[in-house]
Amino acid sequence: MPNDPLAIPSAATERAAQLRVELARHNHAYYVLDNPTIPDADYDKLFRELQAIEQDYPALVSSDSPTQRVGGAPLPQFEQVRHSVPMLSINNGFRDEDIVNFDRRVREGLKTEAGVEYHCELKFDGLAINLRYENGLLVNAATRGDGATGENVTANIRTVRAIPLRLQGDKPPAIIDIRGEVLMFKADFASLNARQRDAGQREFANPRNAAAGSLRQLDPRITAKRSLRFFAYGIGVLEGAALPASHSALLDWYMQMGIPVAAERRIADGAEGLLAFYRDIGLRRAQLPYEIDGVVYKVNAVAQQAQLGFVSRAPRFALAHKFPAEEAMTIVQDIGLQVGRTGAMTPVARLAPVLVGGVTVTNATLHNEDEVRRKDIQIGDTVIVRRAGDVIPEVVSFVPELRPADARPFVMPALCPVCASPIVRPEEEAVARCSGGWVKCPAQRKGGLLHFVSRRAMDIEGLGDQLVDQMVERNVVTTAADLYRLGLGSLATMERMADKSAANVLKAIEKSKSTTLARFIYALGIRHVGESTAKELARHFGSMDALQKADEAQLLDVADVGPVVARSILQFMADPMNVELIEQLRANGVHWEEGASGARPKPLAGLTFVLTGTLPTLSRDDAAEQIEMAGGKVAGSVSKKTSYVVAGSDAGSKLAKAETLGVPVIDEAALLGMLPPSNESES
Ligand code: 5U1
Repeated sequence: MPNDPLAIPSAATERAAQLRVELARHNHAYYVLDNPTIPDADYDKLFRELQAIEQDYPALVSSDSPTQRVGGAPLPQFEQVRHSVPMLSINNGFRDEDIVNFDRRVREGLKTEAGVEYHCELKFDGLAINLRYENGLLVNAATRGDGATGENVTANIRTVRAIPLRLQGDKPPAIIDIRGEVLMFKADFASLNARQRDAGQREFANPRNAAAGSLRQLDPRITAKRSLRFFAYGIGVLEGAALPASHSALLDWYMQMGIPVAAERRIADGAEGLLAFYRDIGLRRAQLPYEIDGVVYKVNAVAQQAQLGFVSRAPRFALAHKFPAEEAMTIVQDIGLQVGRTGAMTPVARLAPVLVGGVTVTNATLHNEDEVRRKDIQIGDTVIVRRAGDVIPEVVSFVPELRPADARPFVMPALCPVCASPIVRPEEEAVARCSGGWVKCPAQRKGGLLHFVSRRAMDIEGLGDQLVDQMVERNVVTTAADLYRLGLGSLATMERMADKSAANVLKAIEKSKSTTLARFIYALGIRHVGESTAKELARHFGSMDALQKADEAQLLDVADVGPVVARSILQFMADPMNVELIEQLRANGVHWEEGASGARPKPLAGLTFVLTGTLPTLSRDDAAEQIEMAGGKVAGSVSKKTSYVVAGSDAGSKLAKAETLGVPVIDEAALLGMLPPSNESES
């Protein structure tokens, strides 16, 4: 195709412009209004159409085209950027009286007895960022750094779809610095970690680390693959436009310009109003799709903000009201080793018991040998321990001033503490492993069995840690296939196992025989094959025989499978003991429906469901699995795009939102009625 701009047909120019406007409108609906207007597949189609036009006529490509978000070549390092207006920090309060005192200081500063109008918003657990737009075009993005100088992360920020490359509106300011937080939503964090796990790469400890790690990447193509979000809450330089008179009006203006602002914000009066917001958000914190570590109160009127001024590096007009700390200090009494199901050696700090966010913690993961060294954690150290949500507690850092003279560094032993097989660490891997395999190492046998019976694998209820420990110790069970040969006699001899419980365990084992191919593949515990890869493999091959016979090229055809995963599957399938295990499991009655998933009826294809409340018979996971197997999608939040909300008892805000948006609400019985009959035997 000709490159000469004169040779570009006007139809192509017009269509490209039209597509850019349309794509920007859909992005705005999705990220700013939280109200998607078209399915992802339709968005992708428009996007590909624009890409094709730009490929044919490269002169049509503009820097604000959505196609330019893929990320350019890696940078050698980040440049330093001096902030024109420093990025200040914010003072923190923790107790109710800190908030009462803040309100009193504000009224004293403003010399008023009257109630002050505040703007209440969220304190996002992400990474502060400054976005500079010149005449509406994004020209620079920088991290906060030390407040005066940050790092230039423009190339990475350009890949973040939530951040517009061009502001909406006819009269953008000549220069505006929009400030806010880059963060990762909880659901995106969970999928990223699932992908990291499947690829044998290190998982991120929490969404904040994942957001920071994704943004501070020298290779923007990696950032482009991570789902980052942005919420604005402040301003730096402004030229060529009048500053709105209040903070709430500033955020409204941002939304008009296409900049995302979190919906959870409110005007409040006096300390009582602030505390009511804090309590309300505290109750709903777990349901928010992103993590926050508190709320923020700001004097709303800009004139009053200016009147109040600053103390050192924080403004007097704002206060962050933090939720109780989920970090605490304690002493490392020892560093032990936990042997995983694949033999991975995880150093674990044995701690003097400490309360973290209301839970007593005695063990915290140190992840791997390199991490212990990098953080320089030694036995005897005083350390900071962190608990975030459901994540295993971790040691964040040690306190150098409190290191005792007799502190001892951790040394990885030469032999496995459980089976005495040599510990090996291939050069290219971060993890040291016991070389005994499950045949020699009881810890690996236990880990493998616990994985096999886990909820997302074969889902055998009642086979917990202690029972599996005993069965392995007493050699009652060696492989997963042995579970299906257990009788009441051998089970009832286990400690703390009444006849009734033993019968229940046998019933659960019997029930697990009817499973799905995806669950079975996942349950085998093949290294690097997590739940999502197992689902892809099942969908692609449709039968266990086809998977067992697949060569490298066929495996690489599967979405999610790269060379490391393919090699791991080939190694697993080439081991005669694994072949025997699969045969025995099938001989003992484990079965699933075979045939390529494409052959199964997909009555829910194209439909998106949201589950809320407690359903009468199905767990949320079971309901989601059945919907997915019937071709439907399950989303976490209700939007106009939602086809049905499935509501059980105690349904909350999702049900209310469905009613507001006019989304049909159905019960479990109606959902079951929409599923093909074959799914019922697979639950
Ligand atoms: N929502 C919000 N978060 N946050 C963080 N507003 C806000 N403002 C901040 C910070 C550090 O600082 C300004 C008050 C300077």
